[in-house]
Amino acid sequence: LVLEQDLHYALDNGEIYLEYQPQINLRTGSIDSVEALVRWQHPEKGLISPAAFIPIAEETGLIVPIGEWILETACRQVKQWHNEGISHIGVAVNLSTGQFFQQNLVGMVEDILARTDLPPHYLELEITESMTVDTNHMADILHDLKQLGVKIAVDDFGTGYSSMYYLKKFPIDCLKIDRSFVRNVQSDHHDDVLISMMISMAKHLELKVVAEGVEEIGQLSFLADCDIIQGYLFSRPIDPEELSANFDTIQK
Ligand code: G
Ligand code: G
Ligand code: MN
Ligand code: NA
Repeated sequence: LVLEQDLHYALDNGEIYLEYQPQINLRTGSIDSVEALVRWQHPEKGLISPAAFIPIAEETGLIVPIGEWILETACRQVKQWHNEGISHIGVAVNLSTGQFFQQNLVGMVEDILARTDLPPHYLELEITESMTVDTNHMADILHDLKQLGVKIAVDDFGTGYSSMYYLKKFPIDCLKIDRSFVRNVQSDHHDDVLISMMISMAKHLELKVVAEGVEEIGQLSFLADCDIIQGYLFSRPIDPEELSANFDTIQK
């Protein structure tokens, strides 16, 4: 309850910020894009994980202003990188359930793209299979978002109850293999097979495929057919300044 009250002031107090985790193109070795990940630096309680405060934001409706701030901040940052000469980088932003119930999600995204002057194809919106949104409603909104020219990714792919249905029903561009499959890929043959099948399916559907949570170099040989690798092996989520400073070292 205290946390809930504090969250009301967190944006205005400048306690909310974004980190960015590089997404490495496996073929070129370069940073194709980044995933924006929100953080809350609480003045007394310290750093609070989005896993803890996004649910509170959902319950209180604060997800609407916080979600808008996240999207605008991420788009503005990427536009700034473009202006600094890092010209082909894209950004992935996580959406949450409450945003599909807000007044005008599509209009908000359109306005933010206009305000930040970011070409829409540089923005990818991530949805998950655990979202509790009516699938017809979600399909309508996702089709409208696609009309704007933004990309749609399924995050945590394979962990929900409706993985295949999402691919059938929604206009998906990208599949992000959940890190629970990646973790033991070297030791668990089941995970190896499941990942191979997910990659194969993605290829047949002409989807971009991202492997999440890659921590060890030995995992890469099982992920050779993925397009994009994201994980601590290349970089943790970092501040934009740190990313700017280390851009050339992270990619190789
Ligand atoms: O980055 P980290 O591992 O701390 O994220 C924990 C969880 O919070 C993940 O499930 C991630 O998807 C989610 N998360 C991180 N940033 C955002 C965000 O900007 N919006 C939403 N809705 N979820 C986020
Ligand atoms: O649910 P989502 O995929 O959006 O969550 C991304 C979360 O995964 C972020 O909070 C990020 O900090 C975390 N993450 C990113 N790379 C790795 C990794 O290599 N290992 C682990 N354990 N977590 C990671
Ligand atoms: Mn994500
Ligand atoms: Na994920």
